[in-house]
Amino acid sequence: MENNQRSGSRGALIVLEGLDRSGKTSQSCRLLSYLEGLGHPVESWRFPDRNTGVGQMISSYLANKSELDDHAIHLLFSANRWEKRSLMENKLRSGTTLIVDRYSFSGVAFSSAKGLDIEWCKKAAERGGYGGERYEQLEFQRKVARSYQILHDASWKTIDAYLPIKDVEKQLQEVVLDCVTTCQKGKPLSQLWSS
Ligand code: DGP
Repeated sequence: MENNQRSGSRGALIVLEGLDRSGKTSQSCRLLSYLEGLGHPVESWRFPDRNTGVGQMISSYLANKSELDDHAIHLLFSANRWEKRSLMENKLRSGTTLIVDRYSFSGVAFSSAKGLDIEWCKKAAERGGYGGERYEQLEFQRKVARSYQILHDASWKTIDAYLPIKDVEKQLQEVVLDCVTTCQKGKPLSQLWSS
């Protein structure tokens, strides 16, 4: 473990945001030289990072060589940042300061300027959640529950998941132990939906 990790010292995350051609890239270079001159461990990054696979898709979109839905491109920009997230964290923890030319604020600012909901832009990507997975919708879950009822047969043991977690755990242990014992006693294997 490096010394600074032990002491809690870390690098700074410096993000430069602003309109296109407002001089962020030039300023990033200058800042880099300045901090290097002072002897600080420092790196200059930029987003979008066009070197990755996702970055190339973004680059092609920005160059008007491909078309993408506004939400899809928003998520790609975000994915491009996520691609570098653990490296970013490691660098910062190990004491390297990062000067980043655009980050998540550009992500939300540009997409919301196109008309996407600003809260969606923040939530959909930057917090690392996508508002639940594809199937995690109440109406859809109701349909799944109906399907389970149709599939229910004598081989099922139902446990009420509304019970306190400890009770669910206990019931489950009992049911499973019973099954294990029955199988140990020689209950023959059978095929699912064989009768
Ligand atoms: P740059 O390489 O900094 O010139 O950025 C390219 C363009 O992409 C620029 O017009 C700003 C825009 N941009 C940068 N990041 C994002 C983002 O996360 N989302 C969207 N929608 N646009 C972005």
